Parts: sequence; structure tokens; C-alpha cells
Amino acid sequence: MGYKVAVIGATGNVGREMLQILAERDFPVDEVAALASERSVGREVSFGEDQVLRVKDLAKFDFTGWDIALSSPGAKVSAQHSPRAAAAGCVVIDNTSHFRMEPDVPLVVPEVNPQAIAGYRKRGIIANPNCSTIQMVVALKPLHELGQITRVVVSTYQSVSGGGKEAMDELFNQTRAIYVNDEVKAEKFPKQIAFNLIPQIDSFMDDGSTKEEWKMVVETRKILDPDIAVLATCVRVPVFVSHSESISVEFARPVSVEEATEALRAAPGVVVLDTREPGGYPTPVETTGEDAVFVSRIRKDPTVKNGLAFWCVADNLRKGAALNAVQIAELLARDYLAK
Ligand code: 2RA
Repeated sequence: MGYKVAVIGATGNVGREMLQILAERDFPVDEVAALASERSVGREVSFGEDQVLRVKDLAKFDFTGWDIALSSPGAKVSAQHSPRAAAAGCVVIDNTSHFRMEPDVPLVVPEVNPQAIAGYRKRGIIANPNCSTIQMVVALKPLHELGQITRVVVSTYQSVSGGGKEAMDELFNQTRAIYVNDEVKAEKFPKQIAFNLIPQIDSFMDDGSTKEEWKMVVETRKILDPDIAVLATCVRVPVFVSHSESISVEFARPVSVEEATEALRAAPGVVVLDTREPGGYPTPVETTGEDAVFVSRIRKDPTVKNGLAFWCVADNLRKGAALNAVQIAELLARDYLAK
């Protein structure tokens, strides 16, 4: 016997990926519902190789009798409908920022804090972290176990797919416009993104950081360790899929490059590809469509007492969003909702 699974935001970048990954990983489903806003009702979305689902209206959907909802609409939509689904007994795995920092909602990366899933009982909601946080904490976890991380400095190079389908279209249209000498229109992004980069993701906060940077700070502490200091600079780059991060880590104890490499190689969800020769490291185009968090360029940071630096790339739509949510659903089904 399988589960009744609803995918909320089924027509978006992440929603379509969720449907794809549920099918790919043979998640035991009895029935799948594709839900979205009224304007998408009747549209068709693929479920795996050979099934097509017709999109239903989220606002009218009754979650009674449904087991799990994988939710990735806008934060406001989630604020309204995730509690409604949870109240009907359907456990929600929510990919928006709305519930992440609420103390009674667990924020989970299965390779890092799977035990936190148990906290779903309080509200019926589990939050999926931000994409840039997920890939970083997967890589930080084995290093934290090795030498106790005290401080992290991260700069991100985030693909446009993190901003949704319209953001991907904007990069495509601007690139084309430049080639045919047409007008370059910036609507979704605050500046031209084609052949450029933008050191702002999400809105500004009072202290001059952006909300995306704040998310990396507070989410890392909630998932991994509240005592880790994090400084993040988040940058949008003209790449379609996969986020990259340059990460510098300070430890309480000395950690050698060899020890770190060995721990990262043994860590679940991490692939180390680091040959120290031209091209001997993964880039976004090679990691798109992959499940792992790829680590390379592991080296000593000689500017601090116990420091290492490395390069980290992952598919932001998969491990950074849909795959992480499906992995949570798998643990939830196996350990808490067994049928
Ligand atoms: C971005 N972090 O890349 C967002 C997506 N969750 O814009």
C-alpha cells in the first residue's frame, strides 16, 4: 500500500522537479495530485516518463485522506494553505521561507539532522531549507564533526533558476536581445543579468545584508549548530541551473586537507572531485541533473589559525529543493507514517 501525495505549486520549476523525482525514486504512491493556482487549472504536468496529471485548483482542494504534501508555491500561498493541509491530517513538507525559522517547525536536511523530522508532530509541517543553505550544510556536517566549525565565510554564485521560470526566461531573452541588438529588459532582476552578475538576492535588511544572506546565517545555525558564526555574500550569476559556493571554514581544532578530504568522501550526499589540474573540479553545467553536493578545490586557509577553503556546487532545483523534500518524505514515510 502506498501514500496519497499532493504536489503544491506543480507547474513551477521546483514542483515539476518534485514530480519527476518522486517517480524516479519510485516513491510508493497510491495517488498523486498536482495542485496550483486557479489560472493553471487544467494544465498538464508530467509524472515520470509516461504519466500526465491534470492540474487541480489548490484553493478548492480538500486534503482530508491525503498523507503528504510537497509544497513549493510562493511564501504567501504556503502561509495560507500549508496549515490548512496540516489541519486535515496531511503532513506538509514546505519549500518556502514562510515556516523555516518558526521554533516548532523542524528545518531538515536528511544528511545533516534527520532526527529533527520527529518535530513534525507539533504543527504537521516540516520546512525544507533554502537552496544555498542545503548544499553548504551537507558539506559542512562532516567537517564540523571532524574539527568543530566556529566560523564560515561563504560567497555564492547562484543560478537564475532559483528565481523561478520567469527568471530563467529573462536570462534567455536578455542574452538573445544582446546578440540581435535589441532592447535589454530587466523586469525580474534589479539589473541586467546576461553577461553580468548581481550582488543582491532577495530584498535588503536593515543591517545592509540581503534576506538570502540572512537565510544562510540563521538556517545553518538552526540545522547544524547555533554557535557557528556565518558571513554570507549571495550573488546571482548568468547560469541557468546549479548554485556554486566558495566556502572558508575556521575550526576549533587543526584539520588537515587530507583529513577533511577523507571525511567529505565518506559523507552521505557528498562527492569529492578534486584533482588539482586544469578542469579538475565540477562546474554548474556538469552538476545539473545530479543528486550529489560536489566538493573540490580543498585547500588550507593560511590566513587563520585552523582554516580550510573549498568550492561546492549542486543542482539547486534537485538537492537544493525538490530532492531534499522527497528525501524528507522518504524518511517520514519509512519512520513515522509506515503503512
Ligand atoms: C534563489 N534561494 O536562488 C533562492 C531560491 N530558493 O533565489
